[in-house]
Amino acid sequence: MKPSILQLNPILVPAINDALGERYTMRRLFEQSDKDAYIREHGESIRGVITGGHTGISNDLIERLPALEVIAVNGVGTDAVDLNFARERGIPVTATFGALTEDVADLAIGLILAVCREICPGNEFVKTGNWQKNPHPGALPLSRRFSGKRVGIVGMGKVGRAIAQRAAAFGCPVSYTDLKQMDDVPHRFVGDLLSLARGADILVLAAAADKAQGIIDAAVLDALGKDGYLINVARGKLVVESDLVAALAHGVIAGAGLDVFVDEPNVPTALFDMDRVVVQAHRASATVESRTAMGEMVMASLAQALAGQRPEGSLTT
Ligand code: 8YV
Repeated sequence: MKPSILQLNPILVPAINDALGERYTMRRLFEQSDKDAYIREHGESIRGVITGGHTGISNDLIERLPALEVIAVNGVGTDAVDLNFARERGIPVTATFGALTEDVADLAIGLILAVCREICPGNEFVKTGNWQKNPHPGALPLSRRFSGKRVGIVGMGKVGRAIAQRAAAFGCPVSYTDLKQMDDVPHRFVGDLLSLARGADILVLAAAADKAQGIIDAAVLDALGKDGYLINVARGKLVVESDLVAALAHGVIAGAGLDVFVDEPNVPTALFDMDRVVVQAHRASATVESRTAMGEMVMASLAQALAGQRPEGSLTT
């Protein structure tokens, strides 16, 4: 009999879904209208869980899966899994570290260019026929240069480093903050977030959100200042979203590029009318390349755990 795996989020790569289906009985919780009844029916047989970084798994659900041998996070953020709870129960939790680094960093740079160069309003201006109606070169305001701007990065993990590398290629001086200075990072370490924001034109969030909820508040945005941009490719909950909306509305900062939000898919609608805000639907890792590599790592974690081995990179065992 094939082992049963509970899947909490869709996987968008057909080859990964096919391979999972060949090896396992896939129980797709996200497709069920009565999730509670589904767990009552299948919970006891579940040996592995696949979930998304943003979705994680509740302790309550873990407790309802008595045969659980592994939680494979199809992402790098583990903030939505209680790692201590899993550790106490001896359940390995894995994530797809390294599989999505380049794409998340690429999107961070894409968002910076989009907000600084006002690419989205320009796109709309042409496609709606407004350029023809108003061909005056001053119909759109001048935008801002990215090259050479001071970039401050919050979180110098794999993604932070990849963003730093790209920003450096644009001639940007890079500073960063993290829990501690890193010996193998050539960029300037700034111990406190307010100073980092004060010395940056562009503040990029690439931090894990486990212990950093609400660190970007009105004071940090004030320090970033009226010519500063905020870019978030990490987690919405790093930011006090109401403070961000107010800062954008009142010109406290110049603009923002946001891939993540506090209560996805609900995005503060006040952002929709703001030309200097570019939003994405949590898509930084949504490339064929990243999602394939992530799916392969998830499959490896399941295979190792169900063969009685410690899955490579387990965070809890
Ligand atoms: C994914 C993420 O969108 O890596 C993460 O933590 O949030 C994203 O890359 C998500 O995990 C897809 O399942």
